[in-house]
Amino acid sequence: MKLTGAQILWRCLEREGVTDVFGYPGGAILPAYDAMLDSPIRHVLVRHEQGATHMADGYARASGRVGVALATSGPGATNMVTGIATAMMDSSPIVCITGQVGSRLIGSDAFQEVDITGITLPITKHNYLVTRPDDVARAVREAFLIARAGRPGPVLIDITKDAQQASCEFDWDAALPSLHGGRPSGRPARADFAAAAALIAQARRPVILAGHGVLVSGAMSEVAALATRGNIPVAMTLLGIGCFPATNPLNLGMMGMHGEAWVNVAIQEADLLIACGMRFDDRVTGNLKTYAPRAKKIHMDIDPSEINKNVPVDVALVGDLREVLVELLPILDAGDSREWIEYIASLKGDVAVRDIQTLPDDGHLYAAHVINDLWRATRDTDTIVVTDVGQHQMWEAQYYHHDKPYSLITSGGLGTMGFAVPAAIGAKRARPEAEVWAVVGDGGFQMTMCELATAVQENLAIKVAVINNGFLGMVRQWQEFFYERRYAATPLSGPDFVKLAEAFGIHAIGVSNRPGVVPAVNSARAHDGPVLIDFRVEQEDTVYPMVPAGADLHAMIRRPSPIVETAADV
Ligand SMILES: Cc1cc2nc3c(=O)[nH]c(=O)nc-3n(C[C@H](O)[C@H](O)[C@H](O)COP(=O)(O)OP(=O)(O)OC[C@H]3O[C@@H](n4cnc5c(N)ncnc54)[C@H](O)[C@@H]3O)c2cc1C
Ligand SMILES: Cc1ncc(C[n+]2csc(CCOP(=O)(O)OP(=O)(O)O)c2C)c(N)n1
Ligand SMILES: [Mg+2]
Repeated sequence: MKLTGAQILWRCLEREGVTDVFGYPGGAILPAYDAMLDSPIRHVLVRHEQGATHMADGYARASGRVGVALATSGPGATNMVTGIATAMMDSSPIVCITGQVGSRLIGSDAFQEVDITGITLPITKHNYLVTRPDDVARAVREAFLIARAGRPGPVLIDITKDAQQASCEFDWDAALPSLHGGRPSGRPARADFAAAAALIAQARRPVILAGHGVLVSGAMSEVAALATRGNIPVAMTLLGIGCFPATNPLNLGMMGMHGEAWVNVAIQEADLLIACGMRFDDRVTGNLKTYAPRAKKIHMDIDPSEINKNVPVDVALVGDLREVLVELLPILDAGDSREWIEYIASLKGDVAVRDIQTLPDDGHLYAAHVINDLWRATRDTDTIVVTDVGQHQMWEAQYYHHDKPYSLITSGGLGTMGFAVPAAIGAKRARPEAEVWAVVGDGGFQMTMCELATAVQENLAIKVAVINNGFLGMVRQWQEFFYERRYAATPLSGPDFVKLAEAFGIHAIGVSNRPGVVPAVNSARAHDGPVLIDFRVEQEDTVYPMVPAGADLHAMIRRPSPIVETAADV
């Protein structure tokens, strides 16, 4: 059967099981858009191509399926770069399709020509420049295989306009990829499993470090079995949150720069770290020279290049985490960690008095209160929280106690402001039955707020909680601690977010005090459509604890006690 390259593209996307794409048209991708009208795949028209990539990313993280974004050549393609890098850093499987100028024009500085395969080479798992219709099917099939296989990530397919327009025989079967898809060859040796089991049996002060790989692998019950069998406490990375229930007594919470003090102290005093699908990011380890000095280390990860990259380990088990744990669990003998668990519990003791949640309402509205109240209101429902980047992101990690996997979506590795609103739209598209909240700072919101129009046009009932502190808060916090409170370019004005949302046709509420939080959240939940709440919170509030960048993990700046949180109180 003869089809155009553009028609082949849609037939292949359909065969790959794609139901939704996020995109924005333009000249070089017009043939593909024209052919789209004959496809059952639904298209979401975004307002900026960065939004399309974050939507595809949010879609992927919420559903486990590959997210797809579409753009034209030149500026359309370059607008995707931030979203592609975001997906790359956090191992999120997306396929981005861009139009390219005609193959005979390549290299001539043609209108809207940009070398997008060159630009995205370091931020994709792989990319393709397709110049003939005959190569479209293979490129699409390989792209989907590569995006989801092994350690997931983004793949880009750049298709010239003439390759979209010309026709050829469409043969799906002949385009079968011959790649292995990035899985590590072979399994860990029997001796390595035995060595890991021996370390676990000997340990008296073990900690499991559970990362994003637990969620990617779907190894939640195996990690829980490891923890329960060995009575081993579990600390999570930011991207691992939700992989082990917050309510499980063995859950310690988040590790690292803004992890709770007892978590980081436990890691520093541990005699064994069992790293499960996490990559020892510098936000997690602090100073590598003094990181967990007395601990033996076991690292289970699918990507061999992560082993010994930042932290030298004693035993490495390379492979899919779930498969590795299924093999390890039957040969495990638990060590005795009772004293250790009691010791960690005692570390938690002095934290409660410092915690803002335990203080009476002093008339100020704190972001931590907003997040905690949001958690109380939504904890029993199928809720996904998508955060932006900054102080609100850290408070979310600390005060929204995630019990369910895949219930937090956030940009960790690249830390991309502007991620939350579009990623929430993508998550809602992927999981329409879930309640989806975007928790976003007033700075990041202003970067991609145009996507509210997308939510309205597509009638996607996301709930947006703007944590409005009038500052680029996280940067202001660094200036407070490390630059003598010289607030260069961090005070931030914005529009009246309530009026702005109303102008988009979105129901909106403003909240300035704590008693207003729960009614506003309930009203947002009851409303059948997108809602925005403008939470006007304390301006100069601080995320505690904090490990200064590069400092020893135990050298945290702790919460003051009694708590001093407001500029007015100082
Ligand atoms: C403002 C800000 C502050 C931050 N503060 C903190 C903080 O305090 N604490 C913190 O933890 N993070 C923090 N982060 C996030 C941090 O930068 C990293 O993004 C995060 O720590 C990475 O977590 P991860 O290693 O679990 O996930 P990823 O970076 O996604 O790595 C996943 C790992 O799992 C592996 N993997 C993938 N699939 C599989 C599989 N099937 N089987 C086995 N392994 C697999 C991958 O190879 C990779 O090594 C912060 C980010 C920002 C923006
Ligand atoms: C695209 C981008 N630019 C700059 C930064 C650096 N940065 C990190 S956090 C932050 C402040 C975020 O401010 P806001 O969105 O208001 O959130 P808050 O910290 O106040 O909660 C900035 C500027 C970034 N992470 N991403
Ligand atoms: Mg702010």
